[in-house]
Amino acid sequence: MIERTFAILKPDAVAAGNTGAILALIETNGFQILGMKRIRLSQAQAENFYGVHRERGFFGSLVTFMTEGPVVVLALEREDAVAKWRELMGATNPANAAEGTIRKLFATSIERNAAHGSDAAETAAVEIPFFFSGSELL
Ligand code: FUP
Repeated sequence: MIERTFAILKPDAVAAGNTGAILALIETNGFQILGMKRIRLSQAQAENFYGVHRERGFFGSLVTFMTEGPVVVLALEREDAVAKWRELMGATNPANAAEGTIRKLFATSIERNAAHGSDAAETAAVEIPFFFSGSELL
């Protein structure tokens, strides 16, 4: 089934100059880029986006990291987009990520792990409008 997912190229990946390499992987793996912006998250945006993790020990550090520099936010579409993007990203902890995945190639720690992806279609339906209006998805 054709579905949408939401992705972030995180500050570590953007600062390291890996934006283009990751966008190439996105396109060669059959995703359509419906929306794309290079922005810097505010503290409030990062706290809201990761609100589900508010009580976790890593929350403060994660918010600091996600606001340290520019990110690229993306709305992606393809068949089975949520699962296929998570597969291409690899495991959350790059130490466990499979060869050829974005996190294996570009992440340096479980926090500085290069990319975000929605965990379900229902989550994508919340995360995409967080950053894109309907008219920005083409
Ligand atoms: P994922 O869905 O792969 O992005 O992973 P989670 O939803 O479990 O975690 C969200 C983000 O929290 C991860 F991308 C990185 C961060 N995190 C940490 O910094 N430390 C941890 O121990 C776990 C997650």
